Amino acid sequence: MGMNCGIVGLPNVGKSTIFSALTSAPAEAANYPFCTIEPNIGVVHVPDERLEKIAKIVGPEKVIPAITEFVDIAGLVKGASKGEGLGNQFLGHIRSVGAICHVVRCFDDGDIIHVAGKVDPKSDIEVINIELALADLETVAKRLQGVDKFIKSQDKKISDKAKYTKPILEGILKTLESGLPARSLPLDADERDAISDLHLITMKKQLYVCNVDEANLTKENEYVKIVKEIAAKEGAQVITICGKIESEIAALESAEEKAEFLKDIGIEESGLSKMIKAGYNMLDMYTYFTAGVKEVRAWTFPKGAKAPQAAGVIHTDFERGFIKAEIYHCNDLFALGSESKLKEAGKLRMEGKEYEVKDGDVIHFRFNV
Ligand SMILES: Nc1nc2c(ncn2[C@@H]2O[C@H](COP(=O)(O)OP(=O)(O)O)[C@@H](O)[C@H]2O)c(=O)[nH]1
Ligand SMILES: [Mg+2]
Repeated sequence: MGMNCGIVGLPNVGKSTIFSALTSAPAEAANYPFCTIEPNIGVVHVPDERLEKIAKIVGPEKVIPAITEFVDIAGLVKGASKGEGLGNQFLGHIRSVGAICHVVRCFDDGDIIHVAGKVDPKSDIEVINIELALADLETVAKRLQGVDKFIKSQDKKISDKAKYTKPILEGILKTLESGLPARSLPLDADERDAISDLHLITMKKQLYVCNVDEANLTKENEYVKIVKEIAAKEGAQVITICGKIESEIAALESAEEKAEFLKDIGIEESGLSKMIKAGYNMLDMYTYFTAGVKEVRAWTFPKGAKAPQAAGVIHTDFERGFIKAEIYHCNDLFALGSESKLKEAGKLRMEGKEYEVKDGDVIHFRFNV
């Protein structure tokens, strides 16, 4: 699944405004040669306090954060799953992302037309979620149609798989028909795995992004309350952001100016920073660090990865030629204050091929190719 978050929502809710602000300081493409950047795809740095703290102690020439991608997905309107608006081509884009940021209009502005005539977060959310559920419903129904044929297959492997999958599909169908997203059906890892090739949209984690106006950034408005109620029922996260202010902050040159601006308007962290972190967290990935005098850098790896696989994130040679890893945890570094103290305290360990890398590990890989 994609290491990215798709931004969805009705037209005119502020998706592109937020997307442009997010990508106004795009991650240096030079550091990430694997990224192809299209107009609606942005690669952004993931803010991480731990990285800054490590850098402060190690004092490297360069600090390189982890990255994540956001995709501005336009065209979702009522009837989209049946071909309204841009049709359902963009549903393909949504299927390919790892998680969803659902932007909800929570600001009043008479000059900006709302597609349904008035600002109504509950109904807006329903319209979008219904389209997504309908798309999934079609996918699941199609798969179910074919499943009996596979059950009768002479090939035992095929027929066993179909027998195993059928009740899962039926469960999802029922869930969707009752108006709930597929993710609300409790499935274990094997069951999820059996249907992962369907790329169900409502199986993906969703974050609600309330786009509020300037005045409501520090206090909660009625619209935001409504979104929070809906999200609580779904077990989804909510963040509040002001697209307009974010574009103003994004236009400022230096980090100092940005910090000053945030202080002036009375918020600690920009909405974008919250959104990037929340989006990144939905992708179920962890971060490890490499720390040397040349650079301190954050790397993203899949939860549960063993040391060689995590090394492979840096370079395939690191995985192929993996010998061992020198590891300490960043919290030990923060507690002890320096790498030499860390060694004295015996917190620097050697780990082998079977070591499961933890979030926040600082690693030096030894390899041989
Ligand atoms: N007042 C106000 N207007 C906004 C805000 N965010 C976006 N807009 C305006 O709403 C309009 C639609 O925004 P856009 O980002 O293009 O929406 P999209 O269709 O969801 O991509 C634009 O004129 C934006 O300037 C906001 O936080 N406050
Ligand atoms: Mg747009």
